[in-house]
Amino acid sequence: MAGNIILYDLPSIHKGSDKPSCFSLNPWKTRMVLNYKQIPYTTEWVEYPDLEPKMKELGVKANQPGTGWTDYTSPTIRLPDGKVIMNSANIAPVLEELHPSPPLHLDADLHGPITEAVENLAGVVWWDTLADVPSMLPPRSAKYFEDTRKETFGMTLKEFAAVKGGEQAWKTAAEPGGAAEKLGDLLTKHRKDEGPFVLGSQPSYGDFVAASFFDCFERCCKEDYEKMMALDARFKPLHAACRPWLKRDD
Ligand SMILES: N[C@@H](CCC(=O)N[C@@H](CS)C(=O)NCC(=O)O)C(=O)O
Repeated sequence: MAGNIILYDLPSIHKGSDKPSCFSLNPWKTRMVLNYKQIPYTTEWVEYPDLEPKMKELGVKANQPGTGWTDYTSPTIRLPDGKVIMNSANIAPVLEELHPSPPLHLDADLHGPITEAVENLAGVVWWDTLADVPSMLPPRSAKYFEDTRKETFGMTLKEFAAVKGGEQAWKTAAEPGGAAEKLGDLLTKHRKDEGPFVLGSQPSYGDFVAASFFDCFERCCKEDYEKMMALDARFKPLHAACRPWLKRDD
């Protein structure tokens, strides 16, 4: 196949830089696979309000209900043969088939439970951090993000964070048997040898699901990232071990 894969990702612009970089949890999962397998790819930045028209132009079918935040989402990739695939869960097996080495160990089937554990934890502690997201988006994306979330939550992101976030959320996540411990357990209890990855010494897609979440927090709000790392001692070593595949962010 000639040409590069195109990754359609959401841009963030960090203070002091005019260069877009990625930040968002789900696109990171696909980007990590591309980085890990060293597959040549080009990023095409698509701002939030442009996602739907761009995906329609590419001929993508809308997400099945419940599989994306909206009908048309990032990540989406375009393969060199012109095939377009949306949704990180659909993209991973296709990339694995086209580029089997190094492997994602999708058959270990831990990425589903890890996704669920990540979403449970995010459901508790994501709200303060979410309110910081517009400050790192380009202006049109920031406005879209504020407006659409206001419509969903019935209040502004800051108001929503005041209701759902704060120290109580972190305390709830840290409770014994709570969302943080459940994720931490999953990150270690299936190891075949000493680690640092979910399956032991071999990286797998489950690692990328967790590391995408940690990295998204780190990029959105350093203070909240440190709070997240303090929730469970098993989080930071996994994030650190995945950093080689989190370097390329554009
Ligand atoms: N399950 C989907 C979820 C994709 C998703 O919801 N992506 C978000 C970014 S993390 C998005 O594109 N949101 C568009 C919007 O909020 O309008 C996947 O893993 O690809």
